[in-house]
Amino acid sequence: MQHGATLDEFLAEHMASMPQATELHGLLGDIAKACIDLSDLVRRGELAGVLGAAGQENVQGEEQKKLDVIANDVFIELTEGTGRLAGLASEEMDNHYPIPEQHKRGRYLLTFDPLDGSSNIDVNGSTGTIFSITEHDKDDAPVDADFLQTGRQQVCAGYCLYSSASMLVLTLGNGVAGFTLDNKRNEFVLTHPNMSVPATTNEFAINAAYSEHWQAPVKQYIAHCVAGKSGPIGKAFNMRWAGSMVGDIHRILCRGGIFMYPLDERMIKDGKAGKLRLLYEANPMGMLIEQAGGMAHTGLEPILDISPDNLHQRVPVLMGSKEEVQRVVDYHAAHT
Ligand code: AHM
Ligand code: MG
Repeated sequence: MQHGATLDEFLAEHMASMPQATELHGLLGDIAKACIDLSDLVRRGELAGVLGAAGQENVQGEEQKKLDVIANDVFIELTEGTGRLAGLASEEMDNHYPIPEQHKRGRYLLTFDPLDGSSNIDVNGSTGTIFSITEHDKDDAPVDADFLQTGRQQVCAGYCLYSSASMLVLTLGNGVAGFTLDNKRNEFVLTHPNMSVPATTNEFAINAAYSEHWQAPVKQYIAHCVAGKSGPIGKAFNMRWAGSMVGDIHRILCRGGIFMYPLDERMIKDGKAGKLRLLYEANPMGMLIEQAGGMAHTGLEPILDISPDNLHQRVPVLMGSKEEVQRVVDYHAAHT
């Protein structure tokens, strides 16, 4: 497909042979519209009165920002009445959101992180929306358990990055395509047709402030990275940490790298299995990374193979360039 095609033209061409293409095409159009509205709000920032705390916590005990709540509402508003969704679930809602009775229910489930990296909002850093689409193949309205599908069952996954440019990055299970928002036309335009993650890299992303809590394989891997050319890996590394998974994964889809949010001792003490959530962070990003030729793992198993048991389940995350992710997985194997 040509550089410069609109998202709509791209979807029409790429979905021609897919079953239920019209419904999914429509749903992706609704998601794109919500992302354009959010991009506008993020960009206007203080002028739109959307910065700061919402004064409440989400189900995970995290302080919600005004924009977390607004982003969640924008998505519900633009999708609940379209007849394309059977239900929605997000980071900001304890349980799934059922489609109100007066609306027709569709066949898809939308699971999303409305505004990821929200600690970056007030400092004008990069943020994003992450989304995952699965099917609901029952006639009955979905219950929370219907959302607990593996990453391999995703029909489509993507994110919208709100940064110096806003970009929608998407996989329909056949590669990864990136679209830049043309603000003059209010339209996403294909600018990155075949995004792929180089197999090798010398760039890692991890919050090094937590190093005292890391487990042995991660401690060893990062020590080997910073040992540089004369160390066991024999390469000089660079480090980046955006504070927003969307920003970090976008960089990796553009030029390679390894992103890590591992399980650490502090989390184990608190009874947590990681920080990032499987259904609306790790799975959609994992599908994008695998579709772009990279690898997405917990250290013990591929992320996309995990059978979820909870809407807000957390997992350790290692993803990006194959050679480095495999190296960290090998370090885990050597420590068991
Ligand atoms: P959020 O969904 O509450 O914004 O949390 C997820 C974010 C990721 O975007 C990012 O990689 C990570 O949390 C940053 O965590 P930390 O502040 O511990 O570095
Ligand atoms: Mg998040």
